[in-house]
Amino acid sequence: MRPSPAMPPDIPEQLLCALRDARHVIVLTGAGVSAESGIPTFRDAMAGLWERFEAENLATPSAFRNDPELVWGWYEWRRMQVMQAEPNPAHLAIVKIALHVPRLTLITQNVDDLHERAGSSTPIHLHGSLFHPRCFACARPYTLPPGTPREPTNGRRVAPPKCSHCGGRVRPGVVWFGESLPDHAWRAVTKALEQDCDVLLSIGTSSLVYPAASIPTQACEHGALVVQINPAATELDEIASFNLRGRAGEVLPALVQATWKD
Ligand code: BV8
Ligand code: ZN
Repeated sequence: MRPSPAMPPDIPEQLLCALRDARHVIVLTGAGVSAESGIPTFRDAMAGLWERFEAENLATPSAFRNDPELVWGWYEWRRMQVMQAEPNPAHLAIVKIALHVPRLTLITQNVDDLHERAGSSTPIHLHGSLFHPRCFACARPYTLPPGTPREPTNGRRVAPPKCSHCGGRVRPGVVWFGESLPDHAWRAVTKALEQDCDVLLSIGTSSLVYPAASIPTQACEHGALVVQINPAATELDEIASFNLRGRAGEVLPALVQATWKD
């Protein structure tokens, strides 16, 4: 084992060695990794018109059927926030980790594009994306107009566009509760888990949503060292070998610095 450079506080030597020797690292991110870009996390208090709703109740097909303008307005507001935001040091540190390990698989529950804009090439989007809407009726992809959506005004309701092919309503390209995850995404996750994952970093997720929340447990069963980065305790605390309590934008750069002096 190589001698360890002076370590920043509370990053265990065993973890530094595991990362330095890792052949394959899986990174699983949730809304917390975008928090320091100013994007409210999924379970943050909802703002404005949506404050009387729980995100889980709006992120469903029935909510869209019942009130398409309320739901489309919520997603356009979130897309506006993402387009006005920048990747933060957490996103950038994940790009650096990929440069230091032979293989990194990035899996995200987020529907923003901040990993891509930070330089991560192929994140696996388990829950879809704000940037690839499609027709709710015929599923044809819909091309969003250029530019950033304006702050929704009239009560934050926005009428969803209509599909040019069938006239159906366009819906956000995300996976709602009760909908299956994209086959290709889940297949990629399963393949990554079966290919010698040495370390899994779970970053900024409450670990409440399945099947995404089962990934660290599966990695652990395949022999991976599970590390959690989160300022708060979550369901994952029991499984994780290391719980680095802190914000991703601070802990991840410190981890990269301590492990690879980068
Ligand atoms: C499905 C897109 C099959 C929309 C989202 C068991 C197996 C299978 C399904 C289920 C199951 N049990 C229950 C279910 C049903 C359901 C489910 O999991 N429900 C939960 C509520 C119990 N799952 C599904 O419906 C899934 N579908 O399984 O298909 C099927 C088909 C038909 C019928 C049945 C089953 C689909 C789930 C996908 C839902 N869509 N998003 C949108 O974004 O609007 S999920 C949503 O939650 C977001 O994508 C988000 O990413 C995800 C997880 O939330 P987090 O990312 O963790 O965000 P959160 O706010 O919760 O936490 C933020 C964390 O960050 C906190 O811990 C905080 O402390 C931390 N933090 C804050 N600041 C920082 C930080 N960390 C680091 N640094 C900081 N600075
Ligand atoms: Zn259509």
